[in-house]
Amino acid sequence: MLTVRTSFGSPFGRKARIAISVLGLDSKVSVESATTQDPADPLRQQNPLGKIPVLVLDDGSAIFDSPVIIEYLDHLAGGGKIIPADAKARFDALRLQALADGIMDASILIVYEGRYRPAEKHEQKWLDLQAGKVDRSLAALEAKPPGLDSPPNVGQISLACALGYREFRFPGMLKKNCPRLSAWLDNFAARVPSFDATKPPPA
Ligand SMILES: N[C@@H](CCC(=O)N[C@@H](CS)C(=O)NCC(=O)O)C(=O)O
Repeated sequence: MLTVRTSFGSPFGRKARIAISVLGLDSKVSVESATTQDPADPLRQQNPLGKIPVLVLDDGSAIFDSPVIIEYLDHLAGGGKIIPADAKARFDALRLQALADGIMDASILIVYEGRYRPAEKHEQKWLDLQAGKVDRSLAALEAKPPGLDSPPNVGQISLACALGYREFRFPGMLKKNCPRLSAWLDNFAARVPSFDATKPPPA
């Protein structure tokens, strides 16, 4: 049995958990809790970066990060399922994944500034730099929301997780600023039941 180790609030872990479900791998891959802040958690041996998610294989070795885990899961499911084989569709999906992952990275850095530095030491220039990445990316996506394949491709899964994380950490802003993306996310949730099933626990 393979194991994905993640926290249940991690948007990157959510990508892997949705991928497991849409690829029909629930009986082959279990999900286990991991804690990034606990030095006693084996996470830092499994991934020297100390980041989640990791995918622990039967021989004890581990695969990271989320794009590589999803590549492994897609391969396990036969290949070409959520990472399209056709070159144009493939690079569109991978590009969307990169953009969505970037939205999550910048959003997480904003959250970490609040978590790890006292309020009087918050660096506004740094926060603005990260917020600019998120705003530009969401504006570009809002101008031309992507399609939604069945099953969803890796880019669409990543975007759903990025938008879900924005909703989780910055409630109400998506609907207000990006109505088309908000509708896109509602459609994703309606068509991909594992999205709601992997909702982060209350903050
Ligand atoms: N590029 C990584 C990003 C993973 C990531 O940033 N995970 C966060 C939690 S959502 C984490 O482990 N943070 C702890 C840390 O940075 O030390 C991926 O795609 O898996």
